[in-house]
Amino acid sequence: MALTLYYHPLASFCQKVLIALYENDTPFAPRFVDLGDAASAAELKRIWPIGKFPVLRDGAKDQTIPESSIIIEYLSLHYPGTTQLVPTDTEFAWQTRLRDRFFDLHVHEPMQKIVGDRLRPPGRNDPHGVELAKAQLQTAYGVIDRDMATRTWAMGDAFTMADCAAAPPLFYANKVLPFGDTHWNVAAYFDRLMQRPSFARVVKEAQPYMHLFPG
Ligand SMILES: N[C@@H](CCC(=O)N[C@@H](CS)C(=O)NCC(=O)O)C(=O)O
Repeated sequence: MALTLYYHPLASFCQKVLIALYENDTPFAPRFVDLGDAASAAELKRIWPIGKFPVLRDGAKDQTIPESSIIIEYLSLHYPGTTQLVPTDTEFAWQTRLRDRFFDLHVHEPMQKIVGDRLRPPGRNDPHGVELAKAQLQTAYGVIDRDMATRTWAMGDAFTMADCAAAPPLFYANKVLPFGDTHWNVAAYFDRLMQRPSFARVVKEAQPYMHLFPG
């Protein structure tokens, strides 16, 4: 099999890429990474010294691709399917990339900050950073709520990379800073994401590890 994905089912950036792969039934060999296991972490660092995942390895083209958005771009270019995750229309494409960046930078990162703080050793917490991250998330919820008042998916009618970017961080952000009572359009969008078969599969596959989620 040409493609190997280094990932963990609970890791939100890995889930973003899994959605893309499942959307198009793209065949790949799953390579489970346990960062708590020295040998597994070392194996990841051998192909990507930065040690973050997901990482895609394409044996057929002898390419190693880190970074979730770049992996989805790569899949769209070399292994396209029926769901066109990165539009070919250049106007639509830059807007998709903008929304992908929005979800990574303004939802995913603050969510990771809040969750990561819960995993810190006692006495090493950063309450001020967490407070700022929560304020960032609230602002982002407001932007999404306004956008999703008139849309089915992040880009309108078509499911794209922007929705792959949105689903996992919204899933975890809703646990640490719920949006259901305050941002109804975000909640309705999130319900649609949860029902999308690709993301429903990702959530199901993460369930056995959900006890590891702090809080
Ligand atoms: N910008 C990267 C972020 C990847 C990332 O933060 N991955 C997390 C898992 S969701 C990770 O590797 N965490 C382990 C670490 O930071 O050591 C992407 O889009 O793939």
